[in-house]
Amino acid sequence: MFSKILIANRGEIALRIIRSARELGYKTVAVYSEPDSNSLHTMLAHEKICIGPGKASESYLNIPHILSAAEITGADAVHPGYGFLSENPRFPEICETSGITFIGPPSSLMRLMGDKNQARQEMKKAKLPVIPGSEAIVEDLTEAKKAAQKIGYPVILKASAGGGGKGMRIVHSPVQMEEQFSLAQQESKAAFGNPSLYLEKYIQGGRHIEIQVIGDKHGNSLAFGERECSIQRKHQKLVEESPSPLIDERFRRKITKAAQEAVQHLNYQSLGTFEFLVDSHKNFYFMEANTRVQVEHPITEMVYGLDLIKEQIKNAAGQKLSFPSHPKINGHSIECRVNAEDAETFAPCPGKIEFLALPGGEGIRTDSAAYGGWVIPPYYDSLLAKLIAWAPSRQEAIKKIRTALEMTTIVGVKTNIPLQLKILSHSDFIKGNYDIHFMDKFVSPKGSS
Ligand code: MV4
Repeated sequence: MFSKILIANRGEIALRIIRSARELGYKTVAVYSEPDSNSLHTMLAHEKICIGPGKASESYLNIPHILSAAEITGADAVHPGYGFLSENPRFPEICETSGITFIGPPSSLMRLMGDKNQARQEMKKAKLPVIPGSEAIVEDLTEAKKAAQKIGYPVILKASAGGGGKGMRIVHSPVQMEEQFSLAQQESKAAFGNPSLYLEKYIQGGRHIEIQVIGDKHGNSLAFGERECSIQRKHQKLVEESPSPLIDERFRRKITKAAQEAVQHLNYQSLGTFEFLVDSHKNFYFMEANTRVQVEHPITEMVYGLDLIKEQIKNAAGQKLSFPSHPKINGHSIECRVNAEDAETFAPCPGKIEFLALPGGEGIRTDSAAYGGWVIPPYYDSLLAKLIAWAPSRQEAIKKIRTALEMTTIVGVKTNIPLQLKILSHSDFIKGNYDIHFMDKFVSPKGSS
């Protein structure tokens, strides 16, 4: 049992966690870096404590600083949010030795799923469909060429310590493999401290579909319906929706059953997300599992009418799952990520927000830590607000989210709202006819602007 939760994060997710923790009656502690001293999460938690300078490695990524903050404030649980320390298995390990409850899965599961090759091999054991690929790490060029020959080009080289698209390379021929392999190894070593690569058949024109799961400490688990996350640019999701416009009830049952079996196989605990690639013939393949709460979790909350963060906290406190085994999906939800960024270059656009008015009303939710007068520090991601709409049908949800975007007023920093409106007005989006290459349509050809 615990009574005071330290939130080892910032921004909208820190507020999101504070809200659920408060609703459950917990005291909350905000930690913050120096440039975040005027950030909203520091004002809305019961207590706040500074953990270092702006650089994440010296504050939000610094385990000793965060655990000192927990000790000073008497916090007996830690919620990591997403990003930062949320998928570092050292964090729950060290929390454990300090007698602090980590609100997330056991470190062993985080370590297993963090190794993307191992996760893939484990999911094969659980009989999940995986993309044809190497049986293990490919150690050198000879092995890579041999494996690629067997699978057939094009193939994709993936960093086992990577994930989320980091350290991936598409390879079309043996010559390209000769050019790319050791570069990819070096890059992976530099980025993740581990050169290990594995190989898969490259699937063109797929869709990114993910399944929210939850497991308790008593062996009960549940898989919810999907989130469609194909609209992304450079592996940053922009628009997510649930249900997917391309998935029918029969397919939903199949893919959630697969995720459910994976969860049972792993004895998975806490919240998690299983990512699948769905090809144009509606074959689905496991890609990776994320052992944290996702940015886009609200769309699942909207269509299932629940609070995933509350469930995650109750779960860490040892409570049993209290859901029907087949939760019923209701209506349609769309999330748009409003980023402070330059429309042309996509570069983050930090600075002072002179004025801010976020939309609201029936069926609209805004998750944001931004306010008028706040100065966005340059150290962190550019997410300003998540606009989330719910309506009985997809068509109505599109209308609602478009209206919400049009009624969002942000002065002082540039945002991607114009881009979001273009996406939502695109005929292929409206038809629900899109894949992971959809955003390629929005790159202006060189020279034009
Ligand atoms: C793939 C793939 C196609 N074939 N693997 C990207 C994130 C990470 N979870 C894995 N990802 C992908 N893995 C195989 N074998 C396509 C993606 C992918 C992607 C690739 C290029 C550009 C955008 C993409 C968006 C989502 C997924």
